Amino acid sequence: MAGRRVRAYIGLGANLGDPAATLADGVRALAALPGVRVRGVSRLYATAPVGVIDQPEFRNAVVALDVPPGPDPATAALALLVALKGLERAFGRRDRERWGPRELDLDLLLFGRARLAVERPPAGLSLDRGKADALLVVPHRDAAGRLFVLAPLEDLAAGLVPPGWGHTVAWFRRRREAIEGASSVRPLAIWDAARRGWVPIEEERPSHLEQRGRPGDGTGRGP
Ligand code: A4P
Ligand code: MG
Repeated sequence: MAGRRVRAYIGLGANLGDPAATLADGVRALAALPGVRVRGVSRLYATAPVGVIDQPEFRNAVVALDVPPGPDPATAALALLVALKGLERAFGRRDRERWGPRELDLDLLLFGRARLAVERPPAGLSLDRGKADALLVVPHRDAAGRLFVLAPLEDLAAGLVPPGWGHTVAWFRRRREAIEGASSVRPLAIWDAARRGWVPIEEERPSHLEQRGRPGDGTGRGP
């Protein structure tokens, strides 16, 4: 049907070079993919490394995209995965250890209501040097168990119940936060759609009030 689109969510992660700048470039690169429209960008988070923990802090975000539905969900999702892999390579990502440092990691978290498990083609035909068992699993198999995915995803889709999860994104985020601790993810910036870049989140106000003086604090500079 003309005009029909699928809502896909992409997880972005980086911890080498200038990760915030890389993620901003990543959002702009996603927006430039043919047939793709960016529908939302989460806050930018600083996140403690998961898996291999002896590596630099990550920056993570999630982007909501509307993409063409293709002839069927598997074909359309694979086309998007191929595009994501192409972008990872364009950003200089090399094959490294699993869960290790990376310039830019792009994971396909959700693809509409689709539940997909696409096997990897035989050796020699692979899109990528295979580290995972399957070429594509959607929803992403680790998304529900990772606060660095759930926190930014909640910014965009708190009430969404992804296929097979049985609870909302917000429910899973709360559950993971109780396990990992709230301090393992820290929002740093919001996406400015007009400027197409991150804007740092303002610090809390008390220091600002301190400088200007408060009523009755003896400085005589209070409002
Ligand atoms: N693959 C299957 N399903 C998918 C999917 N839904 N999206 C296959 C993307 N890829 C999918 O992925 C390996 C293979 O998975 C691909 O060839 C694809 O066909 P990869 O991204 O090339 O390799 P990887 O990233 O090294 O492995 P993996 O398992 O994807 O690692 P993750 O899950 O990306 O974890 N800590 C913090 N705080 N923040 C992070 O972003 N990231 C990782 C990497 C570890 N710790 C982290 C972070
Ligand atoms: Mg990955």
